[in-house]
Amino acid sequence: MFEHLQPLPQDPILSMLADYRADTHPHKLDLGIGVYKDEQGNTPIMQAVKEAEHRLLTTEQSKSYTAPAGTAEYNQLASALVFGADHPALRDQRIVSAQTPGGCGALRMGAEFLHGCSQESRVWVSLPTWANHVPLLAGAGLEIAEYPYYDYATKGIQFEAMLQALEQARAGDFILLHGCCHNPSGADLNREQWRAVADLMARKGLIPFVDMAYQGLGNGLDQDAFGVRLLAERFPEMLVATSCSKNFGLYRERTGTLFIVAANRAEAQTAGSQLFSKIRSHYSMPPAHGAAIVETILADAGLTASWECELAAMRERIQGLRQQLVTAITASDIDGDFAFIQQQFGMFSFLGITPQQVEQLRHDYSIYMINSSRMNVAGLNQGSMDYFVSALTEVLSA
Ligand code: PLP
Ligand code: TYF
Repeated sequence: MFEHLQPLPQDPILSMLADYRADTHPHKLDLGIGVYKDEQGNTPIMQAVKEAEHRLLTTEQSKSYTAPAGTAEYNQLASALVFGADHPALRDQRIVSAQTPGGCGALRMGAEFLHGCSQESRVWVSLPTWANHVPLLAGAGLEIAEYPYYDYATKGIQFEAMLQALEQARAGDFILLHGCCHNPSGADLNREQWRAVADLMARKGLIPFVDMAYQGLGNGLDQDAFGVRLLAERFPEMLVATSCSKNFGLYRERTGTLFIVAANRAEAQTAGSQLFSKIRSHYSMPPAHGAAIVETILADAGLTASWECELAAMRERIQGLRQQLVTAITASDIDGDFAFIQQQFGMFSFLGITPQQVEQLRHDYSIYMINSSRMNVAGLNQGSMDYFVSALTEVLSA
């Protein structure tokens, strides 16, 4: 039977990482996959994570099963991090949450839950969006619709076109929004725009689904959650998917959370029963280790302070690299205004060069980025900045 199968393409982001690892160029530069890197090009284990693991090694008593939602302690601490400890929706017990295998698990289980709620509703995603969004959402049976978002000409958000497209959504449609640090563009809604999108969605009876995979890497933990917290106050029903991959550096431990906000406590409990049933039929329950680390950190004031401090340093390093890159490009022979890179958030920006130029950077200089020209700014460092800008100068003047 298997002889009839056709090979499928690999995830282009993950397969580029394999190409990069096999490359022997001494100055090779990985600006592809979205993982945070330090000045030495490493993706280190955060100190608070290491300390939490030490504590777990001596205190953990059992590896027995947990539950489809993970542990209550994790879910409570994760809710406070995302919504703020005294958010009215939490106080009113309108939020049910489940620890998931990464943000991907949260997105997929959210999509499974939504498909169970309504087979007619579509899910609207930004153009462009993270390449994994479509398989994660469509794989659960949801029909995908798209709204314009990033304007490649102005390097900002096509806000009017976005609103116009969302006017075409039907009541009950789901709207996927990036909570912060839009992947792949780095272009985020400002507060006024969040309010305007919220007004439109409320008027039309649309249901927000926020993906927040980078809380703390844009402007700050609370600042980055502005949109999520605003929507949770204004909407009777919404979903939020978060990830601990980037802000705790727990990538391979697969730790994330899905939150369902319902109109009241009773409906939240019923929605939870539906979600847990979906989880049971997919993977039964989430992996525990990453969540135990997050729980240990967030339950301890000292570890939380250490984690926040290291996260702030990561965020500031990315902001500093954005500034240095703009300064270096401005001082080079490259034409054009690249100041937009400084105005964007998180790890990604589109450089705005052609796929051929991206290919030339890879072929001639072993500089790797996604074909769309999405670059991971955190992949740069003091040592590679000049190499990168001179390679770019060569490629753009060819
Ligand atoms: N959402 C976005 C926009 C992402 O970029 C990512 C990946 O990094 C995720 C969700 C989920 O990541 P993970 O499943 O590794 O937590
Ligand atoms: O966009 C990125 O680079 C990150 C990492 O299948 C990632 O979100 C990429 C592909 C993938 C899982 C994670």
